[in-house]
Amino acid sequence: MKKEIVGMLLAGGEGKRLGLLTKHLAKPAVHFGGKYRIIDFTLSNCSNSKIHTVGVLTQYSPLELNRHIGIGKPWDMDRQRDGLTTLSPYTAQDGGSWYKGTADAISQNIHYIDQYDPEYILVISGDHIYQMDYRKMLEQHKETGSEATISVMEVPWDEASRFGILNTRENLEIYEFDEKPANPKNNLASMGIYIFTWASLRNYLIEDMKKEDSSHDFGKDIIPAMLNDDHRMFAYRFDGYWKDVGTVKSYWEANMDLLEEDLSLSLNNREWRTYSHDSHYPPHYVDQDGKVNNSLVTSGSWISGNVNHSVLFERVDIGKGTVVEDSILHPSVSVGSDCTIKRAIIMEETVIPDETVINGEQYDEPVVINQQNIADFNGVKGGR
Ligand code: ADQ
Ligand code: ADP
Repeated sequence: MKKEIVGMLLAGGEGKRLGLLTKHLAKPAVHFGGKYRIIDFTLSNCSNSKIHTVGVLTQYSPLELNRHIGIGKPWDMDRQRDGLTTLSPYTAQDGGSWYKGTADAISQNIHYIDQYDPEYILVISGDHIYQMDYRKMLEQHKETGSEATISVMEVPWDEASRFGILNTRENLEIYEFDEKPANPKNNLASMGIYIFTWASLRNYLIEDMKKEDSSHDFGKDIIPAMLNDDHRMFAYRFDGYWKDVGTVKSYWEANMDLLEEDLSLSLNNREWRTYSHDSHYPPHYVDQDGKVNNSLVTSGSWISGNVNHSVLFERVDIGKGTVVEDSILHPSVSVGSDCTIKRAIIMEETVIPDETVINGEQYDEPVVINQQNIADFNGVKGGR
C-alpha cells in the first residue's frame, strides 16, 4: 500500500530532566494544558496535515502512553493497515533490541517503513508543543530537491547549547551543523523535525548500523554524516510557537503560555484542532465562594476557592479560602480549605490537607508535588 510520506514519531526518551513528572511515565504521556498529554500536539499536527500513517516509537515506561494512544482514534488514525502503529523495541522482524538512539529506533523499523514504499519520511518528537503544517515543509523539501530538510527557528542565546545549531547560506542551504555545542556560534536551532528522502536516509541508516563507534543518533551521527558527503540539505524556517518541554521550568512555562490571549498557538483554532480523549465528566462548577481568573479549568472540577493564572485538569477540587496561583493541577487533585499554592505543579490524585502552604516562588524552579513529598514543601506545618 504505497504512501507518499510516513511519519515516525520518537516517543521513547527517558526525560530524566523532568524528574518526578516522568518517574513512572514516558515524557510524551505527561499531562499538559488542562486536558491533553504532550504527544497530542504532534499527533494532531499529523492528523491536520493529513499524514495518517504514523509509527510511534516507544521505549521507556510506555504503559500509560500506549493506553493513551491506543489505536489512534482521537487523531483519526484508527485505520486497518495504514493508521497508527506502536513500534516498541523487540517488535522488529528479526527480534530487535532496545533502541540505542533515535536513528537506531528508525533503523530497527525499516521493515515497517518499507511496507509503504514511501518517497519521504517525516521524523518528529513526542515532546514538543507546537502547531505546524508539515505539508508546507514537504512542499519546500520537494522544491529544493533536498535530501533532508530540517525545521529551524531562532532560540534565546542562553539556551542555544541544548539544541542542534546550524548555519545556512542565504537560500537556506545548510553548510554547518553542531549538535549541542558548548559554545554556540549561532542561535538558529534545529527543532528536531526532519523530512528525509527515504531512499537516501535508508542507505545512511544501514551504514550507521554497521558502525560500532556511532551513537546512532540523528543529531550526533546521521545529519553530520550527510553534510559531510555534501548532500543537499535545507533548513525550513518555522515562525510559530514551538517549545521543547524537556525541563520542569520549560514544562511549567509552556502551560502558563497557554493563558496568554495573544499566543500564536491557540487551542481554539478551529482549523487546527488539538485532539485528545474526551471524558464524560460534568461541567466544572464554581460555587458562590469560588473565583476563577485567567485560568483553564476542566470538566468535573469544583472550585470553592480563588484560582488565578493556573491550569486545572479534570476533577480538581479547590476548597474554600484556598488561593491557587501560577500553578498546574493534574487530574483528580484535591486541595483542602485555607491553603496557599503558588508556582507549583501538583501531580495526579494528590490530596492536599487544609492550611497547607506551598510557595514555589522560593525556589529556582516551580516545585513538583506528589502525595509523598508534600511535607517537604509545606511552609506552615511539618515543613522546613
Ligand atoms: P534532543 O531532544 O535532546 O535533541 P533526543 O534526546 O535524541 O534529542 O530526543 C529526541 C526525541 O526522541 C525525543 O522525543 C525523545 O523522547 C525521543 N527518543 C530519544 N531516544 C529514543 C529512543 N531510543 N527511542 C525512541 N525515541 C527516543 C534533538 C536534536 C537536536 C534538536 C532538538 C530539538 O538532536 O538537534 O535541536 O531535538 O528539541
Ligand atoms: P533527557 O534529555 O531529559 O534525559 P530526553 O527524553 O530528551 O530526556 O532524552 C532521553 C535520554 O535518554 C537521552 O539522553 C538519550 O540519550 C537517552 N536514551 C535514549 N535511548 C536510550 C537507550 N536505549 N539507552 C540508554 N539511554 C537512552
